[in-house]
Amino acid sequence: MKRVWGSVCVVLCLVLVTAACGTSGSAGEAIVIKAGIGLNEDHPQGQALNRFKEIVEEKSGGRIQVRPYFSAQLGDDLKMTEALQAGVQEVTIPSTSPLVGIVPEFGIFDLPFVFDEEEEADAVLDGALGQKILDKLPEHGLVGLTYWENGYRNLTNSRRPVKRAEDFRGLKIRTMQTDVHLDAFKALGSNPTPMPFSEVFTALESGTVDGQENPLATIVSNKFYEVQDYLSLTKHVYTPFVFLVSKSFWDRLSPEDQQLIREAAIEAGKYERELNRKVNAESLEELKKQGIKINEVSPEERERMKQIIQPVIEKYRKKLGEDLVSQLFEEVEKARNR
Ligand code: TF8
Repeated sequence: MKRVWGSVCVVLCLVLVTAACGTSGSAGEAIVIKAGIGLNEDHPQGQALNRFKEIVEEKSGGRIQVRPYFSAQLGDDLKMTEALQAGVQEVTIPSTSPLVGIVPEFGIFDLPFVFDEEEEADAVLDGALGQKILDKLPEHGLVGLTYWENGYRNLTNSRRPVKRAEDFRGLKIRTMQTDVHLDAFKALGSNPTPMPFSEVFTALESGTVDGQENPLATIVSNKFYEVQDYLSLTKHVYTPFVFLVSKSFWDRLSPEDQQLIREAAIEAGKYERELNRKVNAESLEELKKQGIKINEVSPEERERMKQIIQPVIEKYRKKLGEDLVSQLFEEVEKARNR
């Protein structure tokens, strides 16, 4: 009898301990997602992060809570990604560019002048190639759910309007931390300086660099027009955002909750792309009002810039893999002819 009671006690204790520790999926206990981004809440990405929060909290009946952090409060893109790997933050949505140190294949999206239309980028990112690269994330402690849009990048600087390829010469330009951009800006004769986004405003203000390049929505949201005189519509590269989740967190979720979060990321992403395109179009008016001098770049000059950068594309065709780069151009071609 004693022995039976002993076993019952052991079993009871085990039940109690398990209940107390719980897993993040156990009933009654809210799952909390700390989600940080580098941009401000008023940027389309910030608004879409709020949308993600709404969807997740509504669909889970409040069982899953999202705590958004904006303006690099939790650190820059790379730092937050590392926090995901370490399991101390659950979600971040960085540009793919600063992640090339983790997954070099993301470098294909840094190749300039690849996508003529946003819809081509959508097709490639949401298609086989986009997925192929997301599949490389889990071995690095990350899960990539979908791509959002940062968008076409345009150059601002404090020295002169950039209309022709030669106008890049001698400009000190802050770039993202990715080799492809370093090489491309060097090929154009400028002096690229890589640095995290959170340091850009100060670097422009103090004159450490003459210029930077980002989509119009960011130039407005981060008030770069206050410290820059010229905006040149170079549209030289399209940058995606990638929706990342910490793998150690992800693995603790039930398949149902994984599905819920994945669908919310995709739905909020559709909203983000739409809003971003609308805001980018409106930003031009806003920037004119702010008094920054804006110039177009003619298709002929863009073509010349593309030619100058061609050797960089060839270099990275080898470095990133012939197959991968060929697949990129094939998928773009397919999207173009649709
Ligand atoms: C850059 C990027 C950034 C974004 C954002 C901070 O210039 O375009 O704006 O990655 O997450 O660093």
